[in-house]
Amino acid sequence: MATNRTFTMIKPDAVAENHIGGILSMIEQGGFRIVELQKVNLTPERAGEFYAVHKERPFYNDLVKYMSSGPIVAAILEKDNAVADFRTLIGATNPANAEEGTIRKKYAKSIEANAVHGSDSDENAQIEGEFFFGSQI
Ligand code: FUP
Repeated sequence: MATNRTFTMIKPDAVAENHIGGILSMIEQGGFRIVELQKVNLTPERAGEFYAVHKERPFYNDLVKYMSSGPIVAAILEKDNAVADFRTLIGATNPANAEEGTIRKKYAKSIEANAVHGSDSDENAQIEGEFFFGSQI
């Protein structure tokens, strides 16, 4: 399994507020190569499927509604140690805890509208990449 690729989404608020370029720029400046890139709308069904692991969590319904509220940008990224390095680059889930210099510190508005997604394991990077791009990761 690839350990040099990860998967990301730029979430609806960040897309709506014209931060695609700013975020992709931070990603490239961070040493990642953009392998695949796609702007797409998620239906509530597709968003629900993507976040199925959180189905029992209290925030699930709101999360699905938010993630299907407007277009997102999905991408596959390449770099040595991609998953861990990208989690460092994006910062903590809750932007209140995100470190200076991270994407979420700069662009996230709340724990829900937190600007970007980053896979949390090589296994999930593969699953999530395939969800959008087929078996290319
Ligand atoms: P992360 O891996 O940092 O994206 O965070 P999680 O997998 O824990 O959560 C996935 C998404 O659920 C987050 F990006 C935002 C949302 N979420 C909430 O809306 N409320 C919470 O309390 C936790 C997560």
